[in-house]
Order: sequence, then structure tokens, then C-alpha cells
Amino acid sequence: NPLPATREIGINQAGYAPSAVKIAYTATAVGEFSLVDLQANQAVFRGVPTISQKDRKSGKPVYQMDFSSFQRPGVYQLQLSNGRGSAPFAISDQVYQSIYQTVMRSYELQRCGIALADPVSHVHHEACHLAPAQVMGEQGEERDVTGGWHDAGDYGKYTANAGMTTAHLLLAYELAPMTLKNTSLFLPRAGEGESVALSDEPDTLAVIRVELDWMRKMQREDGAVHHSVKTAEFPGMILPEEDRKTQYLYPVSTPDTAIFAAALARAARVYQSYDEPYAQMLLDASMRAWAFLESSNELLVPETVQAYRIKSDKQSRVWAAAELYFATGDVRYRSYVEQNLGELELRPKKLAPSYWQNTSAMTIITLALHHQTDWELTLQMRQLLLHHADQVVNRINQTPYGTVLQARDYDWASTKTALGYSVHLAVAYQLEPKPAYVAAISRQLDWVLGANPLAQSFVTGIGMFSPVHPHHRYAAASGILVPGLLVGGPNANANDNVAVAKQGAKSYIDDVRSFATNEYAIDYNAPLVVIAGFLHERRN
Ligand code: 9MR
Ligand code: ZN
Repeated sequence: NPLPATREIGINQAGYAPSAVKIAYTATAVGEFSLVDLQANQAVFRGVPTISQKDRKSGKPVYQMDFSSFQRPGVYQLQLSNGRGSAPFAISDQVYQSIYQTVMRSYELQRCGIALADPVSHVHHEACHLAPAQVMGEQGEERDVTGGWHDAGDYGKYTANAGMTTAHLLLAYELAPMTLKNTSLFLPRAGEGESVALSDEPDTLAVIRVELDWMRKMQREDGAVHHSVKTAEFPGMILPEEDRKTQYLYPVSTPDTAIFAAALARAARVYQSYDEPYAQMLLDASMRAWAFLESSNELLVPETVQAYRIKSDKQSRVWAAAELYFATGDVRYRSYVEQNLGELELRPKKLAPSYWQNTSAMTIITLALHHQTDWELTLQMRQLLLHHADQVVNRINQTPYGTVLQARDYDWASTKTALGYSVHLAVAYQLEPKPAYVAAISRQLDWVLGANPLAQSFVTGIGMFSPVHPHHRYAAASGILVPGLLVGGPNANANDNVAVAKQGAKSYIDDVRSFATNEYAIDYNAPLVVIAGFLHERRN
């Protein structure tokens, strides 16, 4: 019989592909577990929990329950012999695609500058942030920088984060091309008269265009790119259309310009096969950004910004050069990469997922994916990435709950970190298809969707115990939850003083005030899209 769902069992609350590794976790010592088919109302599988690893902090054992061998599609509950039940979950070859769809679609619901009325999620609001921005430090000068996506729970828009997000999302084109092409997102765009009219362009690319178009508006005539557009202070928990304070266009910076150049060069490559003139426009913008960077080697960063301020531009310059090389074939860029590669983190053990502050891994990914026998360096990057991937798999196999996350990783957006490592594994799989990589990846997705000590899914709208009070202004003001938002998750620093600090994987709270554990941002979602797409592609 079905039992009430409890948090005693950590399990992926969306579910598993039939062929996937399926491991649930509990800290409760019991003799037996069973899998109950909720439609037929009968036990279909029984097993004995085994001790997985000692939870280092508490010294308490964690038990794992492996039911990988059970592959029949259906809806199930896992039950312990003490009478406690898990959240319901599916076994289906549609789970990953449905996650991909919901999460990718969320970008459309973060759009700025248009009215939204989505029949699927019921998200709706008036057009927002339509006024031109005030150019900071230039009295009376204004600029149109409308469009794009709201960055996170706030309504700011930041170039570095936009660049990292689009660059990650576009990896889906390389790592999950079939999913990307075959997944309809049911875009609520009818009658909008947008430029995205090309009928054979996949929905995913139509969505990403919105952000790329906004990024192009952030570029100055001389090629340099502005840091961000936002109000001087974060607004209260209001609707976007109620946020009418002056928005400022913050100064240009070299790290922002470099990330912009890299992301747009990558985008040019991807859009090339669908819309050549558009791809050319992206490439021109990227090359103009590069020309600005070339004019000086100095780091230029505005003092006026707090969020996403970057301390170095070196690795991002190298990344831009790498992307520009593969977009143009111009050896100038290749020499730049060769001369400056030392700026990257090249130790397999220390390599960490890229984000706005450090883009090393992205460069290595690009070079490794495009390895060519007549360019030795790309072969080295391929080796480096494969080494790194094997170390990541080891880490996963030695951690309770099968997560890659180590104590130090419980920082801002630990969920994104776990999925970021999974992106590295997906790239490694592309280079050398080891089944162990796929298993390690799906276990990270499991962790994010509930196979963790809190039995908490960290994605809104996915799973029975998922966030309902995210730090998200639109959700708080409207009472409507945007589905498919990955929140940051456990952050042992609990910088908001709402979540409990120093609890590792348990430093998380589903509280609207907890911006350090319960906020979403566009860059958090991006690796989730790539991983769901990748797993869907490899589900058999
Ligand atoms: O995700 C960001 C995290 O890595 C930073 O350390 C943190 C502190 O500055 O900010 C996070 O990003 C926030 C950004 O500053 C403003 N928009 C909301 C972002 C998500 O919390
Ligand atoms: Zn807006």
C-alpha cells in the first residue's frame, strides 16, 4: 500500500530512465526496502540496504538502496521495512526530456521587456523595464538596453553572467544535439512578430537568441562591453513592471568584454547552420570586442559594481581567443591561445566548473572538444580533461549520497557546482564513451532532485519536496511559482543569516529570505539543461 511520503529517503523525485543506475539513500537502519508500483499497488522489488559511507561529520552511517536492475516503466514509491515511504517517482524514458523542457523553458519566463502570459505555467506580468537606461557617469545620456532575461531573483541584467549562461546552454548543441533539436518548448510567442521567424530553428536556439540580442545592446561603439544594467539598489519583493526606479548602465570592463567575445563567437558557430546573417552579426560583435581587448592588455574593471565583479581578465581573454579561432580559423587567435595558456588552471585535480569569475574549464572544454591531430595542445587538453573526469568519478564513488561535492563545495550554488562537474564528465564522455561517466552524471542529477540528506529537490515544480518559497521577486509578489528554477542549494556559509551555517549538505532552507541558498540565477540553470539533455540523448 502507498505510504505517506517522508523525507527519510533520499531519492530522485522526478525519476530515472529504465537503464539508469538507481540508488536511494537513508540514514535509518532498517532490515529491508521494497519498491511499490503505485498503479498496480503491489511490491515489485525487494532489497537490503547496504552501508555506503560514514557521513564524516556526524559519524553516522548512510545506507544505500540499489534497485538499478529494476527497469520497468511506471510510478513507484520506495518503502522501508519500518513503514516509512519515499516521495513518488517515475521510471520512464521521458524523465530527462521533460526536465530539459521545463528547465529550458524557464528562460522564456524570465524574459524582460515584454508582457508574459504563459498558458502552461500561468506565469504572467506586464511589460517591464522599458525605459532607456541612464549611462552611469554621463549625465543625461541614455541607452536602450531592453530585453534579455532577468538575472535571478532580482531584476538586474549582467553581461558576465549572461555570457557564461549562453555559453553553457550552447554546449547542449555539442553534447545533446538530438534533444536540442527534437524538444519543443511550446513557446508562448504567437503573434508577437519576433525576429525569430526561421521555421527550422530549434526552440532552444530561439530562446537563447533573446539573451544574445540583449548582450549585443550592451556593446559600446568601440567594442567594449558594459558590465550590467540595474537599479542602484535591489528593489523590494515587487512585480517587474512595478520596478520603475532608474536603471543604470554600468561602465565597461575588460573581463565582461572578454566573456562577451567568447560567448558570441561560440554562438556564431552554432547559429551558422540556421541563420548565416545572424551568425555573421554575432561574429562581427565578437571580433569588435576582441579588437578592444587587443588595444590594451590592462585589466579594466569598474569600481562602481558589487555583483559579479571580476578580478582578472586573463583566462577569459584566452577563452575568447579559443572560441574565435574555432569560429574563424584565423591563426592569430591560435597563437594567442598558445602564448597565454599558462593563465589557465591546468591541474586536473584543481579544475573546477567555470563561472563568471573563472572561465578556465570552458577554454579547456572548447579545445578538447575540437582536438585535432595537427594541434598538439588540443590533444593535451583532451588528456587533461579525461584525467580530471576519472578523478571526479573517484570522488563521487567515495562520498555518501554519491555526490561530487566535498565539504568546501558547500558554498554559493553548490547545486550548480555538482552539475558543472557533470558537464565536464559529459564532455569527457564525448571524448571517450565510458559508461562510468554517464552513471556519475545521472547520480549528480539524482542528488539535485532529492537523493540527498534533506530529501529535497532543488528545482521548483519538479519533485514532491521542491522549493515553494524561492528568493524570487516575481514569485513572491505574484504568488505564482516559475517552474524549472534551480536554486543554489546547500551553502555552509549561509551568508543570508537565514539558513543554518556549517551544516554541509543540510545548510539549506526553503525560505524566501534565504538568497544564499534559495535563490535561482540564469547561470545555475544552464548546466542542468545540458545534463538533462545529455542524459536524454544517452538514455538507452
Ligand atoms: O551566484 C553569485 C555568487 O556566486 C556570488 O558569490 C554572490 C555574491 O555576490 O552573488 C551571486 O549572484 C547574485 C548576484 O550577485 C546578483 N543577482 C543574484 C545572483 C544570485 O544570487
Ligand atoms: Zn524586466
